Amino acid sequence: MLKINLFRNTKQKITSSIFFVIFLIFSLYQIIQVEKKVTQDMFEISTVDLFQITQNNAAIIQKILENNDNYIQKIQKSLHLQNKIEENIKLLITNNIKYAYILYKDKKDKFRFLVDASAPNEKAFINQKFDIDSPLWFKVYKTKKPQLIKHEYLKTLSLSYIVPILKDDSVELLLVIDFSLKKVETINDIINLMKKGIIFILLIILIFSVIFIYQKINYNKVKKSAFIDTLTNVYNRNYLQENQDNFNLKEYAIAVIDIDHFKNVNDMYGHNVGDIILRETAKIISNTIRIDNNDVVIRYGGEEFIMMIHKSQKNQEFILKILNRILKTVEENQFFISPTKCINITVSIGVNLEPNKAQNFTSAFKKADDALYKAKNSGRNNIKVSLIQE
Ligand code: GH3
Ligand code: MG
Ligand code: MG
Repeated sequence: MLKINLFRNTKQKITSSIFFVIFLIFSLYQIIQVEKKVTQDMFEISTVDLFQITQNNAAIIQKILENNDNYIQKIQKSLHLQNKIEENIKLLITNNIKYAYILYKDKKDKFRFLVDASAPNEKAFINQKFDIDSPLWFKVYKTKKPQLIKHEYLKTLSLSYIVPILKDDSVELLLVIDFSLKKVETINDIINLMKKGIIFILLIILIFSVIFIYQKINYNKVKKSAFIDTLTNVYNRNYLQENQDNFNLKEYAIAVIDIDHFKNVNDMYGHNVGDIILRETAKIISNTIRIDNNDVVIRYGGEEFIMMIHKSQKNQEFILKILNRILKTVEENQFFISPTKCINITVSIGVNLEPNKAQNFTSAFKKADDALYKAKNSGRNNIKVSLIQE
């Protein structure tokens, strides 16, 4: 009961924090996905025509070379052919496509320029070596399909698009265009800002959650100790005051247990012995019930205990059996008041088996207390059940 009351709120708050964090992580993931999608879409829109035109261009070059046995040698030897092909690939050069050229692979698998349509000041010589930065260049020779090589920078995409020119079904030359694409800056800026915002919120929530949980645990520790009776280690009257309205009266039977003639014990053996008896009696009561089963033992005052017995799967007969066991155990127990001397005590018990018939806890408790009074008047060391009517 104590556990449930103290932690219910915390649990709810922790659960909702966890859900909120999951939601934010999910949003972050979505934003990253959107960013990828925007980049991808933008890329496809801006390149679809470009790729087609380059492929057409390669097809034209292939047509020009069609009747030759060795494309490479033929081009190397024929200035006319070089110019013709250069004229052709020059058509690909635009503001965005700075370079368009034809490469071949020499016997040592090194790439070399054959024709270059770049601006005169940047133009490569024929047979000039071309350094590659990715194994994908070789892939074209296997797949015989166009290949795109991307180099991603912060705000631009630098790309090489390679189209193979075939002879007798094997790759002879490569038509290459180099181009760059500006990313859609504003969209990416907004997305980045949102990403940063969410990460910031996540961090703040994380920090606050940790502080909150830490403080709550500390607070609960303090609160719990304020609810425990130091002598007997069962709940004290503060606990009852704090929780009595939270008990669902339908679910509990209320029993009041009072030690008989306890004043005499104190008078005869002293207060310390009285304390020993109190501690041991509380232990007997606690051991008889199962606290983990929502049963609660409270030291209500002096030598008086209240038991809230949870009714789940217990009928009235069973509850009376529990109380009877307490009565008998106390009666038969040897309370050692010194290593050699022990005494016997008894308790009287009043029980209200149907507290839900009362309007509130106080009047339900009073019924049990009235029953206790009757038990005392009937010679003590017995159990009395309160009458049902309100
Ligand atoms: P009855 O059978 O009618 O209940 O008689 P009783 O003597 O048990 O009842 P009474 O109310 O007359 O006396 C209760 C005694 O409990 C009085 C008080 O000295 C003692 N008491 C209360 N709290 C403590 C405590 O913390 N330690 C000790 N040792 N005695 C306590
Ligand atoms: Mg008493
Ligand atoms: Mg009393």
